[in-house]
Amino acid sequence: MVAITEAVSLEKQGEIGMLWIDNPPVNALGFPVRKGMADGIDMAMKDDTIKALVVICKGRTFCAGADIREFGKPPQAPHLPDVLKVFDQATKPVIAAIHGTAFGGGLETALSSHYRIAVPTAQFGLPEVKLGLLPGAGGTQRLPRLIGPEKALPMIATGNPIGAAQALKEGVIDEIAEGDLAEAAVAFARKVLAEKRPLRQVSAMTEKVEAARKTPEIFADYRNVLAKTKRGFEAPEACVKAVEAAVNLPFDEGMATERKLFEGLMRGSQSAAQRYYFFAERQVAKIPDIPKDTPLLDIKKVGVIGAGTMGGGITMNFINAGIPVTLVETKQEFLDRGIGVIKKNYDITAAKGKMTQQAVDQRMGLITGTTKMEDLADVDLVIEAVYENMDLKKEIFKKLDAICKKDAILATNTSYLDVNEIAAQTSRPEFVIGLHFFSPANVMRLLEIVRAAKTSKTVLATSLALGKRIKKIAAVVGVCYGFAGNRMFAQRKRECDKLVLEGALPAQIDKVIFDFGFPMGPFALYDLIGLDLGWSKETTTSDSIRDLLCEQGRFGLKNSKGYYNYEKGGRKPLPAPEIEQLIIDFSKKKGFTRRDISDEEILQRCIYPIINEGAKILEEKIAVRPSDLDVIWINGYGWPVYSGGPMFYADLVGLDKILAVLKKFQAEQGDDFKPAPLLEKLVKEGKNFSSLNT
Ligand code: 3H9
Repeated sequence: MVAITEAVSLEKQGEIGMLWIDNPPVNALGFPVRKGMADGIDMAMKDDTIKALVVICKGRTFCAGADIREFGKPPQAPHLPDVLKVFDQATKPVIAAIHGTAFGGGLETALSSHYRIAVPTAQFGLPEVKLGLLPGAGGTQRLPRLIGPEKALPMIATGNPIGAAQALKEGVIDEIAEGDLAEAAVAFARKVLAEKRPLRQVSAMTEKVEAARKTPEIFADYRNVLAKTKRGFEAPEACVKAVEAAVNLPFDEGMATERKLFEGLMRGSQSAAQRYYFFAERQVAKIPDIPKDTPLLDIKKVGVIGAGTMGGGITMNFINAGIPVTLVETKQEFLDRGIGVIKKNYDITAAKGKMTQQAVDQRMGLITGTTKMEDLADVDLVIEAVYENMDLKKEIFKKLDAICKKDAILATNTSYLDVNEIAAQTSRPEFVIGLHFFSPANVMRLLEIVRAAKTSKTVLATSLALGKRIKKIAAVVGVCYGFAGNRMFAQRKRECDKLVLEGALPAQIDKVIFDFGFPMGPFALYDLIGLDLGWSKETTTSDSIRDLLCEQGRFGLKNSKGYYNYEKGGRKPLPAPEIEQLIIDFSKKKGFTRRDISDEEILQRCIYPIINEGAKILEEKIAVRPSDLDVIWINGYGWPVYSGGPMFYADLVGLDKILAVLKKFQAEQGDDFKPAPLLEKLVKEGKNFSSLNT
């Protein structure tokens, strides 16, 4: 074995050279790997005793792509496309032996080899688009040549991977290796030599791209798909352009087009945001005072109190992960209804062919319904998901303290209330925590973990691990009204409600927010959630537009009328002139002289106070770091990942500009816009929020 660089070495097994890559944790193609690959292949080609070369990785995976940490810094030669050109043009067979994930530059390395062999569990993907990029080392030119543009397009433009069986079927790989990969790869290489197989250069394949020239409509069709699924994203369109180049241009020209498109995306803010988010999502799980080896509690069985929308959704998370749930309701009929809704959700999934009946039955079999709190005596974690009423929650926690095992975690799903106050009802506040799921809880990826004053490190670490087990993205926050997400969200809500009184109409505000990249505008969202949530006939005051709408029996999407009108059963908001008039009349009655409000003002008034509140949250140490707030907004509130979340977006706009605009609004409108001291401090020091990310 000869070490070529610290990450690459060359070994000989008879006439087969083995180029080993060893760059933990994921064999990313950083400088030492690229240099080692370039020098290693040169060495192997010059060594007459080597007849074929296997490229193979140590550790948990084949190369998972370029080293994302190098992006944005001056590139260091040798560059990956140049290294891979040498692979492609090697004079002896090069065979990629793949396990784990051949992703991005990793798959491009495999595609530049002459043959590919993989273990049955291997995965293949070009996820660059998820980083706001496109495959920049020949992936957009080689994959269409190998498997045809129709199959290559979705892989490149969605970034979703395929497994080994599909890869074999589609011709991405040549063989699946049973047993030891290195041995199988050596045997495969010997077979290639014995059978005198050609050097299969993917770059020289033309059949599939030539055939596709006759069906140019595949690109228009795919663009239509993207318009619906990837609104606002720049990279998917660039991916399509690159594949079009693969079809219409000679290989070298296609490579030049790919490079140009790649570099354009790399310079743009969308890719910067998406790359930032990649690391933010991994960083959020790291809590400075919680070491990796913090002892964990074993969560084998969970209790959920409340079988309503939230409780039902929460239950689904656990049974999906194979964890049995005891579901508690006050009355049998509520229980039956709640369990019925869960079953219906699964039945719908099964009817779409996304789940087998057996899987539905198996999940439903993990629910034990009961009307007795005492049945929670054997669970390891209880999540209370009843409605927001402090007295009720206190009573429940007192009971739980008496019923549950001494080391059971007692969690509340409250969205706003003081978890310290709830914890104080128990004799074990160190076992009390907030687990704030977002609705619909079985769909939304965000979980806010609310760390109360006395929550133990073990309980926090266990909750983080559990979040991962049920496939949530968990962000740790502290106790305050609304925690991080809802506290910031309240800023936008307040401004939207003010803006309609001052002169804007829901449709204008919704368009601004939708065009910014949110899945829907605030008023369409209110309609979706239901305007009557928390409203009652008995207590209505006719003193808000919401009250007036509810008094008219307009509850939102559920009865096809709210801020907007809806066709029966339809979901598309349609204009409601009668409501626009109601808003105008109400604002005049309230003494407002309505004015034209620009889209720019709407955007700034909806977004900048969110950022300002984020700064206050950071100051108060309610959140660990700015990027955690971005993770919360992207996963819980639909902030478009291509602008990175509110705190990253603030850095993009410039904190000095945000501060100046907040001050202007403060002068005009009062202290709703009072800048957070942290924002003032950062501007004074010439720093940004990213400087606080640890
Ligand atoms: C590309 O290839 C461009 C080319 O087309 C053109 C070039 C010219 N770089 O996710 P995990 C770190 S673009 C640097 O927790 P898992 C990660 O941050 C790239 N670091 O593990 C984490 O660090 P830490 C295209 C990377 O088992 C640690 O590794 N490829 C990279 O859940 C473990 O990661 C991709 O986009 C990287 N490329 O999942 C693939 N990848 O421990 C991105 C990971 O300090 N990677 N790290 O927090 C993944 O999808 C997942 O990491 C993977 C493993 C599925 C591989």
